[in-house]
Amino acid sequence: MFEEAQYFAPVAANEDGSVTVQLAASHPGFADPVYRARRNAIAALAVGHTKGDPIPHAEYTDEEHEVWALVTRELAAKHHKYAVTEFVNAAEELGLPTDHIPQLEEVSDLLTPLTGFRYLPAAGLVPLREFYGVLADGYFHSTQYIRHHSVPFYTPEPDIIHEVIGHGNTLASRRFADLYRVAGRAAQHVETEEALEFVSKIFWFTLEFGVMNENNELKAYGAGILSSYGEIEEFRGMDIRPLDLAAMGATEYDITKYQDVLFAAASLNHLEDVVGSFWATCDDDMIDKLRA
Ligand code: TIH
Ligand code: FE2
Repeated sequence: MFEEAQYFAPVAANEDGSVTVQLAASHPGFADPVYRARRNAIAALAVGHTKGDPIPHAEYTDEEHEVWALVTRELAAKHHKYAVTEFVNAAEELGLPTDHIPQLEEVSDLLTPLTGFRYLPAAGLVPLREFYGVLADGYFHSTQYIRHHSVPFYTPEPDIIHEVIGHGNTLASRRFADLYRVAGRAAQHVETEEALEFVSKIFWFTLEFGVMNENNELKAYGAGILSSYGEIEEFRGMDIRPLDLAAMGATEYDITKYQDVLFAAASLNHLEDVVGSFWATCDDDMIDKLRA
């Protein structure tokens, strides 16, 4: 029903207690038995986890740690060039490791003192109401697997690099964390599936793929741009439109490719005024009018 659903590989629980992740034939790891076994083992950790329990420890291979180190190195330089200052400062405060994949529990321990956010493990797609709703309470659902080593610069499938380097660094900013919280409040508050989908579209075009003006330069603050060292080089050449709630709600997107339509805020204040205020106050009636 929702576009996001396609890009989480289905996770099947087997009778013997093991878990099988169904990768599409087009997935770069499809023909790699070692990668497939890793995906199954990592997904099994999240299946059966309940909120409040410690996040299960994922044992990563050297090759997986190397993917993290490579992407971190590539992105660090590009963040200085293309990311909003608020993100760069927050990333510095959070201080994620650069040479190995952190455990989600460690990321939570770094994040909680800054903005109160904690991670929850996800095996695959989390229903929209749950995924967005818990943001209001300071929880962020995250996958634990990492992208295939053959395509480190981009993945259509949210992985731990996207969740932690993209979203985690953003969640270390008090101002962005507040925006995530009000998005969660909106998701908890609206009643219809259509209204929930509208809230999630606004999230997509802002906290996932948003850009904004900063000192007359276009900078990225969306986690999906900030976690891909391929896409981050391309966003300035895309179709950049003014921030507009109705337009974002009516625009279709394809999660498998670099986003070709982006919405630019004039500043972080502007984003907070338009999108933060919307999420903080929206209800089904308001959304019906914006969808008309
Ligand atoms: N495309 C992002 C990346 O390569 O890091 C991951 C995703 C962002 C949004 C959905 S998937
Ligand atoms: Fe994301």
